[in-house]
Amino acid sequence: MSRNQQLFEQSQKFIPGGVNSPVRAFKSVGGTPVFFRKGEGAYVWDADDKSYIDYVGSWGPLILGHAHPEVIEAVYAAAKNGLTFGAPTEAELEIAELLCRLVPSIEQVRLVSSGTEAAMSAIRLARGYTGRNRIIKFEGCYHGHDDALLVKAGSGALTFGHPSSAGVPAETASSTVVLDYNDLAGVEQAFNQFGAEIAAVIVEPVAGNMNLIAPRPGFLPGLRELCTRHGSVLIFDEVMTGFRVGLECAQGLYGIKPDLTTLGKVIGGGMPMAAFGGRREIMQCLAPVGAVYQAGTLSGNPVAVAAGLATLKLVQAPGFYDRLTACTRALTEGLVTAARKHGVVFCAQAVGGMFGLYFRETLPESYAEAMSCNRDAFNGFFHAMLEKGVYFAPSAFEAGFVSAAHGDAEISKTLATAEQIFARK
Ligand code: KE4
Repeated sequence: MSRNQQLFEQSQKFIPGGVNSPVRAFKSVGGTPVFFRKGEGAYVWDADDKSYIDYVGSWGPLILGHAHPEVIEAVYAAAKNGLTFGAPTEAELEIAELLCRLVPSIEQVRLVSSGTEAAMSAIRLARGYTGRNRIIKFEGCYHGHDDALLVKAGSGALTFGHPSSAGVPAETASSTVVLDYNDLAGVEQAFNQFGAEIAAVIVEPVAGNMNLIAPRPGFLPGLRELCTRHGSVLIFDEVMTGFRVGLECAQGLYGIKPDLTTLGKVIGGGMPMAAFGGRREIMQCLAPVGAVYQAGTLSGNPVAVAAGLATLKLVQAPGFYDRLTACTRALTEGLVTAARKHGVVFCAQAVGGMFGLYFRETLPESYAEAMSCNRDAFNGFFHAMLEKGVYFAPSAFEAGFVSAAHGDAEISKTLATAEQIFARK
């Protein structure tokens, strides 16, 4: 029995499913999850000391790769001065000013400890600011596990949402309308029906939780126009896309100014940190200034902020995102070429430093199309690549990530390995 198997067997005795987050359990791809003990640059090592080229990067935070020396040094220097104070620190002011400078729509920002907390707080803030309750989200978009967002579409497109998880009260879910991503007509219909009741629309500007789905031209501008017209808050959930698809995030890439933005992953540099921010008028509704309560013992934690500041400093290097995007495209285009050469039905796309791999003819543009990907083909590919030391996300319905530490050597090895596997088909 491998060390991974031993650890997984033992972990299941003390941790539900043996993991602290469900996607890590390999339920979607089958087999034994990999327990990692070390990461460096583009590589990780598992409990059996096997190395992998890592295209998960902890689900997005590690845009610089694992254990970047300048990030580690910043964490170490901060930690030596104390791990937490539960009081304001200068570093929190520094990162707040930086986020307000870098993200076009953010005039004020509040730091929290996870993307879930950021999305949950943004929804409460939008409800408090508008005095309305109903929210719109999109099938296949994931915004963390707040009750109001663990909701699936009702029977009819415009009926009330139903819980997508046990433990979510039906009355909570009923305030959430779940629509189809990229279906602007459906959103218009919902606003025609509920307009004056809609507190917010929350959307991943590039969806990364149903594999990668890019916004159709007109979709994001349409959401902006509808929210403006009806006085609803447009929330861009950029926990994944923030500083992943460009220095100005997805909102800069697509030229849209949301009213609120959630951030996470990259801004914490691998440490537990997230944020939500936006128009001053809305943010001023937050306690202690306004009536919307939100708090956190470790919010703005100095060690996490240090990792975030070090990361955000390095991503501002001239050409950083050009290089990252070029490397990601080299991966996706190379995989498509290798698949086509061996008659494998496969396509792929990159947006900045994130990518989608699809075992289907054409790029999916909706949740239904994403779900139509050949899951067995993906799972076979996943395990064959894993065996050869290449670690993709353990689910056909997740996006992948490239870091600045990935270079020609890693891309070439990945493509050569993939070609061997495609040739077997
Ligand atoms: P966290 O609470 O996991 O920090 O963030 C929730 C979240 C919010 N918004 C978006 C767009 C997200 O992608 C996420 C979390 N992403 C998943 C990956 N699909 C995290 C991995 C996991 O759940 O273990």
